[in-house]
Amino acid sequence: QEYTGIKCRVEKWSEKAQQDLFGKLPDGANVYMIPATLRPETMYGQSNLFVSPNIVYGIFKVSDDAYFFMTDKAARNMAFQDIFPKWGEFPRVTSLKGSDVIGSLVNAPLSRQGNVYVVPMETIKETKGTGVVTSVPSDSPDDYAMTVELNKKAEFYGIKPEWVSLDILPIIETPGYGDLIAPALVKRMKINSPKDAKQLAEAKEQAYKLGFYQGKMIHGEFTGKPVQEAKGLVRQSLLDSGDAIVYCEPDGVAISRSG
Ligand code: ZZB
Repeated sequence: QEYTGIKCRVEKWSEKAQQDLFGKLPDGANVYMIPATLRPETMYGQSNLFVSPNIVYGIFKVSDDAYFFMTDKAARNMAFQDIFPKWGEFPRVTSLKGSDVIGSLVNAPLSRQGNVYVVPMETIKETKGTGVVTSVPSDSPDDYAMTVELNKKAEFYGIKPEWVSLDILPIIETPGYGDLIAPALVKRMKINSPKDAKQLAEAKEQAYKLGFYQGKMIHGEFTGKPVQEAKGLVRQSLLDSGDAIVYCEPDGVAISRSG
């Protein structure tokens, strides 16, 4: 699986993270949270960053002034993909629990808001991607369902309601589903909660398929272009600007050096 890893620079840590990190990183160090996405063309619509409150994440040194926040497993994989300076090495500076970084503010490249809040998503799988997920409620049914849930039960989740906006930016138009396919599918399939796993999986498959084959960009630099075309263009532009990296997930047991 080939993902695009988006470099979301931490602009302000949550209070808990600030305390935990005190003295652990050099002055002026940039820490990037790295959501792994298959939909770089949707980055205009990022409205939050999701972490799992229960996952322990690492902060790994990738250069003198750049550090990545992600799971150990992702770091280990990246160590074999020319992302770290030394082959096979992924120096961990410290670890933080997802719950400790909730409320941090990060930069979300290409997004309308610029900076977005880190909020919890319990259904994140530790074994997939980087364990960090960027929220695009316009085009991802999971993200939309979680956004509604967080907004409704902010206090329960330990967040402020204003961290999660229900003013969702339309970025892709899909015939028959309008310009907000994820909310449309969630409504049509009567999905009530982020825990409706089976229906959400079905909605996600639909949204992937319809978006890819029939979607057309209605926001950003590639407005008017089909998603199929914009996907690669947005991705390349994020890579060129240094706002993204390529991250591949091996699906076999052995990791071999290639290319
Ligand atoms: C932004 C985005 C916008 C995504 C969209 C999807 C959609 P998949 O399809 O199962 O391979 N994701 C990434 N890592 C995780 C994780 N560890 N646990 C749970 N979800 C994760 O998963 C890839 C997609 O699932 C990624 O692409 C990410 O969300 C999320 F409009 O990034 B995506 C119809 C989907 N639309």
